[in-house]
Amino acid sequence: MTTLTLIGAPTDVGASVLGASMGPDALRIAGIARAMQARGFDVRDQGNLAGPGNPQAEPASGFRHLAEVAAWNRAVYEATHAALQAGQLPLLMGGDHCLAIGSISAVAQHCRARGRRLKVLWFDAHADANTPESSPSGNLHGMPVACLLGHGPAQLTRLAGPDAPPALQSGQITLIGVRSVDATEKRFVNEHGIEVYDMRTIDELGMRAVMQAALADVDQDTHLHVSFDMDCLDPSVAPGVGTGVRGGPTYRETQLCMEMLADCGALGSADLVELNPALDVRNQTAELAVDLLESLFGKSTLMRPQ
Ligand code: HAR
Ligand code: MN
Ligand code: MN
Ligand code: MN
Repeated sequence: MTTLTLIGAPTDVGASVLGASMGPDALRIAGIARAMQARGFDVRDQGNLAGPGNPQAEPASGFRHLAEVAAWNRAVYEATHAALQAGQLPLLMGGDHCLAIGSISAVAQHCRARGRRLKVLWFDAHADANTPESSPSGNLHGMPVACLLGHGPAQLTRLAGPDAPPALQSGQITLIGVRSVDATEKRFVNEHGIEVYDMRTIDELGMRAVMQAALADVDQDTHLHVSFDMDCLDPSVAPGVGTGVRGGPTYRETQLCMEMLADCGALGSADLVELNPALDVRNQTAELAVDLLESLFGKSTLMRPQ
């Protein structure tokens, strides 16, 4: 039986809006542990990691809260790496999306040491590909993709050690659901040749074809990491997020994504981030997140031929 480790990271130090710090408890209240047990996992809720509070400071040299973001990511890195080394499947409960720097750096280090191929699917309304030079806000939840590709401050790009290479090469990450991209991010994404399925592509091709394309290079030897920003969904179905953008995938389209991810059989780790209970309505976005995670971990309506 696989052990699924829940790692809570209750912070919003990387975000523009306060409240994502309550995400882990909202997921617990929505029954995440029970739901994952019902999927056949031995579930271990590690509780919440500890880290600095949110100083609500102005940007300094292009960043807001760099020291705090680095401290949280260090803690996430260590917890994720320990879970992987113990043969467990880590599920990071955020917290804002800056935390994916820590989780994915740990997954990358783990895969590198074992010669395993890593592929990351990044579900988001945003490209999260700003650098400190380009960021309009200084908010680090807008920069994790760039940091993972080696563009950012050393505290965040070298979590695996001073001589470690960037966590990812650009061919290892695919962005899905994107519809809010800064001009500077467009340039970054183009220059690095990052695969992006934006909302227009999803409209034109349909979610099934997009997911088939995104998963085309994923096989049984691949470690698949899903980094799921709740603002990927349309805000009409997921109101509990800090930076919602209209025009996202529907409930059904997102369920299809999750079911196709489950079918591929390669999932090795995941992040569920940017859930903001302070902006939610009766915890419905947390309940939606648990519902989607059930599908991600293999719940299906009928028995399906493999
Ligand atoms: N691109 C904008 C910035 O860098 C907004 C980023 C908002 N990011 C998230 N994460 N909510 O996906 O400030
Ligand atoms: Mn994001
Ligand atoms: Mn986002
Ligand atoms: Mn580069």
